Amino acid sequence: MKISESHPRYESLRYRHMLVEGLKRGFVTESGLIAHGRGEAFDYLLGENSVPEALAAEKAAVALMLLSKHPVVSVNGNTAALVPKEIVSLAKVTGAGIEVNLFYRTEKREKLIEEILKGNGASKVLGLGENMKYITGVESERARADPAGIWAADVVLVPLEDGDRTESLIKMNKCVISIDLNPLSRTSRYATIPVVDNVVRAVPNMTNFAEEMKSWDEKRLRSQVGDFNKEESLDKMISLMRKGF
Ligand code: PTJ
Repeated sequence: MKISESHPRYESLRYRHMLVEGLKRGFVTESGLIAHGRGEAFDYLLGENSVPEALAAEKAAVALMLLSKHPVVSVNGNTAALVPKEIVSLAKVTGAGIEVNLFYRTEKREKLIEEILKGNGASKVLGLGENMKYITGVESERARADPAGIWAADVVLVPLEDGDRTESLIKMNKCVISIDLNPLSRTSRYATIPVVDNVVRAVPNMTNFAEEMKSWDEKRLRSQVGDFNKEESLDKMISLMRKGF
């Protein structure tokens, strides 16, 4: 179906369409569509903008990734549908690995997402096949972790995550950066740096910040991370949503 660019909700309809196409191709799940609807509702309350508090979290998150020895970006069905090219660019500029990690895992979905990421320039995609470690405390297929990827990572970026794995990754002494429009979710609450923004804006914003910040010295990057206060940031996001934009 062709969506007219003059439609006042063109962008929103285009992203829905990308997810529906992903569902038809078999790499997005039905639940992914429901999850997106929930995200849209929160995004509406933010005026569908990256508000200053979200940009500050994104900047701190990038600083943490640039300081990291082994950062990894986790990719699920919705992320592969909405920002495949953008996620590869972010991984490249921050030196992060890319790992497929699915809640509703099937080999078919895994392979399709690998194809999409490679088609968008990823040279290596982790998290495929059976040679995986399993994270304690996570009952779903999300427990899978590539020994060369998330298992060994010090910083993990998790867009559209569920809370269990974030909690377990933190228990494993890893830093977790979440991208989740719901500031009340367990993921946002547990993450080291919760980014409350739409993944379609957050990932390109983070890439732009990384381009600028990759020349910064360690001290400057550390102070960017140190200046970020998670509780304050989440409180601000919640009050913004309450008051309206
Ligand atoms: O591809 P799979 O099998 O790994 O499954 C992916 C889904 C998204 C179905 C799975 O991770 C899931 O069920 O997620 P939840 O628990 O519904 O959480 C998704 C969170 O992401 C919710 O808090 C939504 O508000 C939020 N969200 C949805 N769309 C976006 C978003 N956050 C940022 N950007 C979005 N576009």
